[in-house]
Amino acid sequence: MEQSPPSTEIVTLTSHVLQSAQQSPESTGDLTILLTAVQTTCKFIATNVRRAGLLNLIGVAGTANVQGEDQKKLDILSNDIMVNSLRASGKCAVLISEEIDDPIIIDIPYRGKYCVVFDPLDGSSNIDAGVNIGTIFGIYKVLPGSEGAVSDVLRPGKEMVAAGYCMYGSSANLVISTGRGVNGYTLDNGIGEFILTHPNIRIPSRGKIYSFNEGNALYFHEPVTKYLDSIKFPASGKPYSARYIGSMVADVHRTLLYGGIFGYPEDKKSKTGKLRLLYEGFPMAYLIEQAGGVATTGRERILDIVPTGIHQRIPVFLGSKEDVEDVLKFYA
Ligand code: AHM
Ligand code: MG
Repeated sequence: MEQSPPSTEIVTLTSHVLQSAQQSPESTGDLTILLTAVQTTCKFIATNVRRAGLLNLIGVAGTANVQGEDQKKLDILSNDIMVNSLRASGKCAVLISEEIDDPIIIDIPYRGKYCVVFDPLDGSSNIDAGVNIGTIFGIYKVLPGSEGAVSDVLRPGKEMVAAGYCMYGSSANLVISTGRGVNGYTLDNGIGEFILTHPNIRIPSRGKIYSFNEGNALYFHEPVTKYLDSIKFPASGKPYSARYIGSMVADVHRTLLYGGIFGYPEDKKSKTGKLRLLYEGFPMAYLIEQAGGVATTGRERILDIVPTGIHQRIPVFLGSKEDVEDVLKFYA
């Protein structure tokens, strides 16, 4: 059988970001460089995640790696890679990481004009079982006149200039928005590039899947309990299917592609919810809205919230427009 030659018309993340930067006259190329640092980090983490099982076994055996260093836990390693690579990009002023209590203010001469908030490896309870995990990030530009301070990130998520996540699963999937829709890229390990595989992702207006940790049902407040009953015991039609991985990146990725609803509400035990506003809630809400969906706490739009602390938690409902609007009816 005759084989056709491989296509050379692939679009890589780098060329795609460059292309869209060229279309905006005020672009300086700084965000493009910053996103290059982010994607390099994701490739690095993807490689380490793939070797995690093996590294852990080596760790258990009590041996160090070839350089003679102790094995670091994967989430700490991911954090270090991310911080170093963002600092080295020369484009950042402030970094906020889930792994670090205080903000990092980048020293001159490495300081740039962007602030990155991130969870280097989210869903870490899934690591040892080899279940999907991911990196989540959001990017702000420093306020006019600012040299870089925590006030540059204590701002509503709607002011972010970009947000995204990379999911480490059977392949590494990087999903990004720079405020003009959402695009998904898949890492081709052969050439080491993220390839545009999911252009212009649009979330279906209604789905058939709900994604909540119902192990917390005992503690749920009435609106949540009633909403869940309404989709499990509908007056007509078929009940929703349940899917819950316990990795926000994986649960949101599926929700973006298939539609439906993901929720981590506040409850009688977790009074303000579990997920972090700055580097979990905001980036995911940004992507969902850019894809045509809705993201709310039940009382307000997530992207409108003004953060009061860098590690603040919030309740989250996000997904298909009609599904999230159904939850809101129970809060009304
Ligand atoms: P982590 O940042 O400590 O990994 O926790 C965040 C994770 C999310 O990925 C996920 O949506 C949620 O916690 C799952 O929580 P639970 O195990 O309570 O269902
Ligand atoms: Mg997290």
